[in-house]
Amino acid sequence: MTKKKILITCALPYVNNIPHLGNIIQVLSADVFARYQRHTQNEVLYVCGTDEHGTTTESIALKEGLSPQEICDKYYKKHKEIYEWFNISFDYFGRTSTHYHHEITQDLFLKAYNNGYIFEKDLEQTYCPKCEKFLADRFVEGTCPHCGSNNARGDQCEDCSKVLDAKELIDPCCTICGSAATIRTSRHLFLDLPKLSDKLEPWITGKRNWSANARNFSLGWIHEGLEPRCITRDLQWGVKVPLEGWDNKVFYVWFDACIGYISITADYAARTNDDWKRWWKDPDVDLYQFMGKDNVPFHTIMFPATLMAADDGYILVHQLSSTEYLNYEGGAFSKSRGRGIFGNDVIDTSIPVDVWRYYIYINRPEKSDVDFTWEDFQKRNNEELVGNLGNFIYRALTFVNKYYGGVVPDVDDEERDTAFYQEVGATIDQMASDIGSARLKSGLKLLMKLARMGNQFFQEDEPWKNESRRPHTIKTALNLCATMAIAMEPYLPETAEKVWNMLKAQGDVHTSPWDQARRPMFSGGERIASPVMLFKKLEDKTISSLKTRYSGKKQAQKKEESSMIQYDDFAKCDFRVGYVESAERVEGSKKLLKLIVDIGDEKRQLVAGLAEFYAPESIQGKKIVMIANLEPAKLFGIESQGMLLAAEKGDSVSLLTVESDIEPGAKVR
Ligand code: B3M
Ligand code: ZN
Repeated sequence: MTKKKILITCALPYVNNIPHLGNIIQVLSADVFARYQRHTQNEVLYVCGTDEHGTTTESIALKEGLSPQEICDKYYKKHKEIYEWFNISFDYFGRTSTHYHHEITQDLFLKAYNNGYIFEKDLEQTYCPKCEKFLADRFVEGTCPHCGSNNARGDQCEDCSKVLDAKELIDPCCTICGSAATIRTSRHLFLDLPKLSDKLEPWITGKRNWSANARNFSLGWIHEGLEPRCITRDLQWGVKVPLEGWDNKVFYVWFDACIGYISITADYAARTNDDWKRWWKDPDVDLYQFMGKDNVPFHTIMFPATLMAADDGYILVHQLSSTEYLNYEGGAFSKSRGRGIFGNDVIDTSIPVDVWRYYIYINRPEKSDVDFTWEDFQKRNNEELVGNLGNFIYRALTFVNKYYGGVVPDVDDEERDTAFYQEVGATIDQMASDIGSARLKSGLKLLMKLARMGNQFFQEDEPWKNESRRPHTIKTALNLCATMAIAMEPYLPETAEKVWNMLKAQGDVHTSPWDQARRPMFSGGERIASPVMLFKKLEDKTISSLKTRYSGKKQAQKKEESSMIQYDDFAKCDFRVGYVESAERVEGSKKLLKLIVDIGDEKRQLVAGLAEFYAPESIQGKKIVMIANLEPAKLFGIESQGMLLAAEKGDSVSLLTVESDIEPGAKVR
């Protein structure tokens, strides 16, 4: 086999949050692939990093009282720690706020600009008059013009996944303050996607190795006709536009984000005395990209279009693997509500990393959304990892220790063993082809099939009583353990290392050639160690307490408690008895009455929604209770200088009145 260069990326996580289990799927997916490739002796480079630009970074910085750069530094560290815990084998985990990133983004832009693929245009843009700012895509919501769903954001519809321009939204509103958004003009730069569609279409058509939905979706967008895409934003934090007169704008985060793959490679290359162009400008490099489904259009259209427009010898994605979503116990993950399990929570559970890795891979949402449930998590651990995989390896090692003092029996293979090795070899080949084509879930199922085959082999041979088969059974089983150590390494690297050490195998399990997994490792006479348990059962009570801890209910309860007010808060309210001197309807309003109320030392004008319940004359002369120190508000253009109290039941309303001869102005407590 000829040696290839395999460049691997996964979507760059937004820096400004803690990734949850669903987000972690992408780094994990690319990790299996990268680890597998390292066993094939291909030259591998796996890069990732944080996506640091965009409005969210700016607004979180404001909220936390830090600069955007400080926010990025803080969260970059958290991301890095989480991925390290998950044993993600990045060659480099970088970030997009480096000077490499700014330079390469500007260079690509200028090339595309000089090649005539960028134009300027005034843009009608969503603007919130109340917040007095242009609204970034994620701060606008509305109705999708394509499918009518109410779940459309400024850049994409959650339901039909179509890429949108915020101003296309029907009834847009500002998500910061909730008011209706308007449209304002601002000058922007556009990537001329229509002009590139003749290049994009044949390229995508030829990508038969992409997942069917990624390819079909992308072709669908092209056939519907691509629109020019705005690539600038009215922001400070981001990559500056390298043209005169554009000081107040930066590039749209999705324009620079994908360029991050290149700049992170450049950053890494600079640290290792390598040349990044060796990876990005050599047509013999195969680029594999892993991402969630909502990221697909940016990787199949936007990013390739940018590179095509720059026409500077960059390679384009070879294989693209996208997943659907992982949900949490029937709903969405929510950090603010404490619902779902996030990277830091995973670490806190002290459940070993490979259990988490296994769970994610075996449930990888390849064809449809998948729901994380604690029951399923427990079941997979107890039945599959403990009951199948762990059990087989433990058994094989226990037997060699028990019957042969830990020395592999030196016997020739019988026909049954040879046949078994053949079946194992075929399964290993199938696994290689699955992982190599990014069918990661089915690759893992084959690993579990090997464990089942091993258990069954043992069961049928009955080495505890069949003395003539015993040495053969045990030797063959141990060879399967060695095979499995290599085969499991991409998925369960920590466990693979444990097995490798127990077998006292030579070399490094992380880099042993995949082919070695096809050949029996032990010929007889080798000494191995005594076994340790690889996995532990998860008990019901552990699972149920984890389920409660991450259900979001505690947080809801806390919120409820915090809606209690202190006595001091209550004491701030100035309740008074008021005498209604006059009452009249507010012209043009069905609901409002205007009252003049005497509160002793002054008279107040109140506007109250009582017209449907009280005739004006029936209120006149009543002593009511009102709050006198409420900030005045205008209702129907008339100032209301306080608010009266009334009881509500269903559709009816009853005024709170005071009956005795208490004077107007008396305090109510
Ligand atoms: N940060 C979106 C996401 O995490 C975005 C991906 C960028 S890939 C270059 O879903
Ligand atoms: Zn607003």
